[in-house]
Amino acid sequence: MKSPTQLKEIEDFKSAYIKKIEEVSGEYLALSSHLNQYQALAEIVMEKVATQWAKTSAQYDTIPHKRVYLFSIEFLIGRLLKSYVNSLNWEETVKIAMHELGLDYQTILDQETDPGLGNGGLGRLMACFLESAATLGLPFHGNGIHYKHGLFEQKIINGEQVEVSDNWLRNGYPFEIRKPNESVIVKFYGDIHYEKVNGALTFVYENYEPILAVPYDLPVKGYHNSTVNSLRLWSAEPLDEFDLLSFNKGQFIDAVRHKSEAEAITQILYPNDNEAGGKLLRLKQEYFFVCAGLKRIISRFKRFNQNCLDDFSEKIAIHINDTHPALCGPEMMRILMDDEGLSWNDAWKITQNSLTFTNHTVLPEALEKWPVEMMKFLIPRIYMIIEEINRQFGESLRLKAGLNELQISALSIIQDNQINMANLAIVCSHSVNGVAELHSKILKEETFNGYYKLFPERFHSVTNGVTPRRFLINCNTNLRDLITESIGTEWIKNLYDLENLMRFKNDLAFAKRFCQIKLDNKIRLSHYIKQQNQIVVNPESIFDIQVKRIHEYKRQLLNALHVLHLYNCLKANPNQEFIPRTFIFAGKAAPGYYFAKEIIKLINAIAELVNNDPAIHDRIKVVFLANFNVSLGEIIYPAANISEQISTAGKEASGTSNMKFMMNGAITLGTMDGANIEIYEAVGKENIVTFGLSSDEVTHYEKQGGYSSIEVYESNEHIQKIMHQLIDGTFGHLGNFQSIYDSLLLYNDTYFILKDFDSYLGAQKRINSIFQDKTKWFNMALHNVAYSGRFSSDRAVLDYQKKIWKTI
Ligand code: 26V
Repeated sequence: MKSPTQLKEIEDFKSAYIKKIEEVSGEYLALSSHLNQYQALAEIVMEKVATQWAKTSAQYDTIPHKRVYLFSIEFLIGRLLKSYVNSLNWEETVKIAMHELGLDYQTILDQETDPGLGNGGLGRLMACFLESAATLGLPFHGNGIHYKHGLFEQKIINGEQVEVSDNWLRNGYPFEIRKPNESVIVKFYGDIHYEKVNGALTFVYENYEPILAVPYDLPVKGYHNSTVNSLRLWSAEPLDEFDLLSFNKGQFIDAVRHKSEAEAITQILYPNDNEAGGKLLRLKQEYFFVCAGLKRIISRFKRFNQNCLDDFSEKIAIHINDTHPALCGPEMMRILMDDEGLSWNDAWKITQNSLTFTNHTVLPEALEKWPVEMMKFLIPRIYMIIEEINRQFGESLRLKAGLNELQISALSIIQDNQINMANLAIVCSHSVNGVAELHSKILKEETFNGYYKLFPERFHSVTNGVTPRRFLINCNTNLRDLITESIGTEWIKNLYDLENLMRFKNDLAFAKRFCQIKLDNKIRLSHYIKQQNQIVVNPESIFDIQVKRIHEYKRQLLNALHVLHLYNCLKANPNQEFIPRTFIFAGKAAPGYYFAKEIIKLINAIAELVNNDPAIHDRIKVVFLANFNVSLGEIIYPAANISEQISTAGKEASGTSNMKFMMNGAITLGTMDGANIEIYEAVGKENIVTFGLSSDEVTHYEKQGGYSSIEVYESNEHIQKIMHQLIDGTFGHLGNFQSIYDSLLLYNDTYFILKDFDSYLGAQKRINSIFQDKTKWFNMALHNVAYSGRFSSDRAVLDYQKKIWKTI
């Protein structure tokens, strides 16, 4: 029974909606398109959110809390409409109203584009942090780039990845507010020199190219509270002709060229291709959003603090998310000295006390380095400051720490004529952290060991987390309802409360519902697979899922080779007892990463072979879902039985899909890597399946130049068979996989795939035997949900507040 207030709310909503449809489309509801229906709903929701937004920012101005600004080149926010509706506690009202108006709510939600403003885990983590901070009511804002085109859209054509440009803004975007009056000018190129003016040496920067940075603000709404924070994304625009003339003193002819060059800066998000660094436009992006963001933060701070910057670092924390915003250090020095007139020493104190830095990878090819010449040319003043920071740092190592020249050069920000951005970030910050225990340990003992020895107190660890609102509550509503009926609602804001679910471990009725929900989610995914890939899968089979960026270290290849091996076994022994499995893959390969694209091709070739072989009797199905993004993840995570987390130990900094799967009751099949280790600790060894070399073992082999993959090959006939199949025409026109064969046998298998193969096989066999015992399987799945509390991004954000930013 609905209360009179509820009924009134629904009626009010319906009339507002009918009116809004007319406003956005000029049509009556009956004639409106799905897109118009979405736009109308989005506008109504945005109006409601905006009211709370204005209130929150007014409150922040009066309450003196330390503010955190998160600088990140990626924010992978995903679709927002459903999030806003649910966090406004409007879900029921909107659903009923839509239904009564004869509209399909899901179809309306599906009109929203998915902003792909990130590559993967790093960008998504930032979106989770923003959501958690707003839900915790903390003053915490994001600062990034308003890319016109996010990460490319992936199509699979003839089994291969084809990239199509993303256009998330094609229908306009209802959740952002452009704020031209808060624009700032960012300067590139130009000449620098000192001039004597009235006897004093004065610094002159001229002939630079001014670019206008225009902010777009997106509201970040807390769940069931009234906090709305901001995500500020900067867009590059040319100065208008009038301004340009005043800047360039008549160089009007360049205006047109200037327009497209200016806009190019925020045109596209770079995929994680080959090597980090080297591309001028990318360096431009990095400086662009750092400069614009810091200028606004500092000028706002002055406005509310009587023009005084003295206690800036007590009231503001600026977080450098990976090295992409590492120019925050020198840029802050520049603003404080050149624009605000502070001395070097005063500027340095404020800068270092404000900045904190998180590293997200130890892969050497992913650590950013920029050629000195490029930096000098593009941002000459910043380069000067970097040189001086480095000189003073070297000096302090020589005089205070007593290091010799060799030791100093190993820690230098400038090495081999390149700027090492991680070193820059460490030197300019007072805190450095890794994103899982093992990763932080590797940072201290290996990657940044020299710095750790000098400044042990600067090093911290904060394990990643994910928001349970997006990755459980809003995407697995049946499980959400079962949990809430069982243990109340407290868990939504304190995920540790899920431990109370263990009370139901022997409750048959609960177990039945829990398993039915998983099955229903698998059926939902099966429909999607049928519709997208025209493959019929069996929802009763084990759904074994690996979804993440395609990279050698993540070892999708190990998974694929195991499928090929199972196929061989079934072919050799067709009547064997076999528990049906559906192997599901999804993920994008960087466009320039040839080998990753070959892996996609191989998975699709195996799918073609296995799915169409009548001898298999549908007992194995292989599916590669195209265009993995946040929205697709929201359908996939709730449907998994097995969460494949099989990176080479020591290579995956944390991983976050492992946490999303776990929350939805999947069992992790993983190596002892990244946050898998902490999942192991949380659920206990009975409730996870692990295999493979440890990170110490991997390092041990690496120090000896690797292991011998040929030896493993020669001693294992299953491996011999699958290796031959890669090159003997097994896949016919679907491809010959010589490069994969070579990398494993000729180039010694850098990621230990063959070395871990047997151990992986054993783990997969253990899974089969556990799966047959339904009670045991339920128990394991329940443990995973119940002990996922520590993997909430609420916990992660609170850890940062306590350990890193010292805001609470
Ligand atoms: C960047 C690049 C750049 C070019 C060469 C190849 C390459 C490979 C990887 C990357 C990613 C670097 C940063 C990153 O996304 N790290 C991810 O951060 C997540 C959030 O902390 C974490 O869960 C993942 O384990 C980590 O890979």
